[in-house]
Amino acid sequence: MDKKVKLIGAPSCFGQPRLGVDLGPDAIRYTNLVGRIKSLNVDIKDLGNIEAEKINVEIHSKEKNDNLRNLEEVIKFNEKLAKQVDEVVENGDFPFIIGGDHSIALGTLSGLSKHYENLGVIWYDAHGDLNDSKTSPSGNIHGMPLAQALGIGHEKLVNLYEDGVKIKPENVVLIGVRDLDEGEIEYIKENNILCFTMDDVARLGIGRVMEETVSYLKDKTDGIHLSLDVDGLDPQFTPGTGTPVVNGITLRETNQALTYLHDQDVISSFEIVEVNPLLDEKNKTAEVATYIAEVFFGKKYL
Ligand code: 4U7
Ligand code: MN
Ligand code: MN
Ligand code: MN
Repeated sequence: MDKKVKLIGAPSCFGQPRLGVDLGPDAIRYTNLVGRIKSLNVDIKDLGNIEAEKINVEIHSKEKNDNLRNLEEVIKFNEKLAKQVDEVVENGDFPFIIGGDHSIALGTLSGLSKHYENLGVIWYDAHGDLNDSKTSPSGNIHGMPLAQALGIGHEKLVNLYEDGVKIKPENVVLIGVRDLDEGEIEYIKENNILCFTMDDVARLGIGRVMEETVSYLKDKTDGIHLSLDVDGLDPQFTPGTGTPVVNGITLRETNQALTYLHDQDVISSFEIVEVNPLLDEKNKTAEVATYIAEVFFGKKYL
């Protein structure tokens, strides 16, 4: 990594009903994330956490307007995150964001999009996160950020930070998908989104999936954002997360995938989301998140 890395904590839990995912950034820091990345000879500086609205424990998991839970809090939080990400890129540095629920990806992508005509996005996740308030079975905005970045959904979310569409469907790749809602399946098919389901990962192997992903995105994009939801991995490795799904990607496969991305040197921003220490076993999921980050930033066996 030639660039300076700027670590941004994004302690949002507003995109879903379970408390504790807002503690994810600090749970990850407690594994000595910064020290461990520094020892890989990466210049990393922790910018601290984005300030979040006060959580009202009594209404947090109840409030829902037009099937959009905590909409105003999600908007306020993401506006701040977008600004921070924008400034980091403006400064020529590499943004590394730790969440927080996956609704923060809308803030990240909104801050990034200003700097890229054709931003590529690798979405490493059990889910598509392609719902809007009409297709969502839950009203949880962490299941929607990719749709809003693509221009679908509530206008306040679609036009967050800057008006208009942030990314294009032909620049998106989904990896590890195994739990899609009806509306998401329709959207993927209609827009020809490149999607490596868990069956594809099993059939092709993660090595080929990553090669095809990079060769698909490399020439047509001017940057690639890696958005890694820890539920993309199998819950045996990342139990501390709000929406675990069985039959996931292994830690070994993830190691291989991120080693490949490191070696190819194609990723221009990175986020790890959905670590919830209150659902975890002795901070195991935060530990795995830090390990994944070490591999991404160049940790090698030899
Ligand atoms: B995550 C779900 F219905 N699709 O919309 C929804 F299955 O960021 C889950 O990937 C969304 O963890 C999961 O609520 C969001 C559900
Ligand atoms: Mn997910
Ligand atoms: Mn997700
Ligand atoms: Mn290296």
